[in-house]
Amino acid sequence: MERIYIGMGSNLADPAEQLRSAALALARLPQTELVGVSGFYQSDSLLPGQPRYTNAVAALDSHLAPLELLDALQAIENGQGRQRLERWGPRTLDLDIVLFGDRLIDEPRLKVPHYHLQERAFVLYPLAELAPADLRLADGRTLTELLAACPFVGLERLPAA
Ligand code: ROI
Repeated sequence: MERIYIGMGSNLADPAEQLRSAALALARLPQTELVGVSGFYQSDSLLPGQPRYTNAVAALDSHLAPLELLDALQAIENGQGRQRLERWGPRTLDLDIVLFGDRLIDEPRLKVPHYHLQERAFVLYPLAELAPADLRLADGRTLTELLAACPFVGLERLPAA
């Protein structure tokens, strides 16, 4: 079994509700336990001209293999009305495998750790609510070090609903 962190994001169709539904769907995955969900954070889109995003991180313990989990996450995205019109377009739900135990995965469909983890405050700060501060990435850096290099700028933590 592995501890897995999932980045969740939405900027369409009531984003906070999308993330709550996604968490329920994660809790129903086979061979998987939902261990926790972070608070919700709002921030501007990294690309101009899109609505603001709401992001959170979920922690799972799962026996699923990485690509099995990826398929399951894509099924949840599709079930919540995700339309893949343009690569970086607005979306009702985005579920990314951020960390999968301490594995390094480099497959055409899946790169873990997630490429942009270290520069994305909207992933690092919710992750820090769930993960130990001494969590270490494959390159040796700890979560504390990543946070220190990524200021809490432009993020707004939403009050718990
Ligand atoms: N911007 C924010 N704030 N949150 C996201 O999840 C997000 N996802 C994206 C792009 C369009 C890059 N911008 C984002 O895919």
